[in-house]
Amino acid sequence: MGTSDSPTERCIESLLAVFQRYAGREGSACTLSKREFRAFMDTELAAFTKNQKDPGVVDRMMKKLDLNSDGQLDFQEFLNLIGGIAAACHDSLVLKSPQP
Ligand SMILES: [Ca+2]
Repeated sequence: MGTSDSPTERCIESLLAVFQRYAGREGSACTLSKREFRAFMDTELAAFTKNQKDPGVVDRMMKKLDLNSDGQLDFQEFLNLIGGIAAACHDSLVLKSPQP
């Protein structure tokens, strides 16, 4: 993918870059550890984590996303989070838009 990327291609590149930036901090550079996931959530989705009164919410999200229970989030598992958030945003847009 190059300089004439479509918006969709740029979006995929951004997701890859973000994942790699956090996954590369410690341990395996292909997966997010719990600490890396927390750093990602606190930085990239701060609006979400700040509104949570429950301090265990990020841990529970990690557990739910870690489908193979290896204590790490690979890119596929990470995408499930992004997909879930995107679907929730889509739902709220659809609900907010005026009905015909
Ligand atoms: Ca995993």
